[in-house]
Amino acid sequence: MKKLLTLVLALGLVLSMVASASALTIAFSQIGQESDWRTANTDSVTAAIEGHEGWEFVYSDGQQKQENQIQALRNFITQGVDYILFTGVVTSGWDEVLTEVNEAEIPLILLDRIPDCADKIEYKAAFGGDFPLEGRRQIQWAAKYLESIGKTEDVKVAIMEGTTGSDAQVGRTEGNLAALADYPWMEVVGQQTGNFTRAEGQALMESWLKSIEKIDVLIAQNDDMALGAIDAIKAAGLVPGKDIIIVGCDSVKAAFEAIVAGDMNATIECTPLYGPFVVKAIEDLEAGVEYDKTVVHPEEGVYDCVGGIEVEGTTSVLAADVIDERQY
Ligand code: GZL
Repeated sequence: MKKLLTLVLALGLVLSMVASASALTIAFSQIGQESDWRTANTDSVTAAIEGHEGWEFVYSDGQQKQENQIQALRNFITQGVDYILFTGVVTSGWDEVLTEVNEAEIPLILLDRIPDCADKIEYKAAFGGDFPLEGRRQIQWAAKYLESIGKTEDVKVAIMEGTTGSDAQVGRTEGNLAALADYPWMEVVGQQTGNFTRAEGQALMESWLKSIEKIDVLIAQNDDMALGAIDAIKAAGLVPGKDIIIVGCDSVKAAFEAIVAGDMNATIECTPLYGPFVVKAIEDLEAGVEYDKTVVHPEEGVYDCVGGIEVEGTTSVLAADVIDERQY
């Protein structure tokens, strides 16, 4: 009897050690819910962490306000979480709070929009889009498509930027302008933020249609703004996708639907499906595998109304051919 009791106690101790060994609390300071991309990103990370045995997920929606994210990060420190996942609504203003995270010795994983203090802080892994490449691909696709339809003179381009000062807006704008240097027949006639939201994209396009004499191409730095602009273009009695060529970014399902419907011409992919990367990174880190500070970029494509258009590093795929297999 005594031996049996000893065995049961030992087994209980081992089980509790195993359980505590895999029990982790992962906290995520997310920007907000401003776009379909953001929703898909949150869903991917949430499902991956909540689906992992023994892991607890703590989530904070910053509602696109830096002060909310700073408060959330400080709350995570107070809670003593085991890992912090972070993407910042803008690039600057994070030095102090991320230093506090480092001082609390909580492992930090950077996702999506990388803070400008990244070189000055410690983080264990980083994953996100190559925003300058996405911006270059937007312009390259538009130029190649226009060349294919013989429209290469006096082309007026409007650039609808994302949230001002965000890593995605800064990077995509850098890419847009760098690529435009290769196409002197494309002239920028409008460049303003639509803050990555559909409503603000629609309002900006309404304003542009009243104030800008001619727009041939809309470069929208995310699909949600492109979809809002399409609503405004239709309301003005113009034909989106024909009177105004529309190139978005993200490759969300609604963009594929708009391309198939003929209202939009192309979308440059920026995958939000970070869940698998986050889980593997944490499992690796728990097993003692070290990552360096390189920002890991996923392989991404371009989807459009014609297929076969070559841009930097890839060739476009006809949206209609793959819409049914898209995960977001
Ligand atoms: C890109 C991400 C951007 C998306 C927008 O990685 O930061 O923020 O392009 C989202 O849709 O709002």
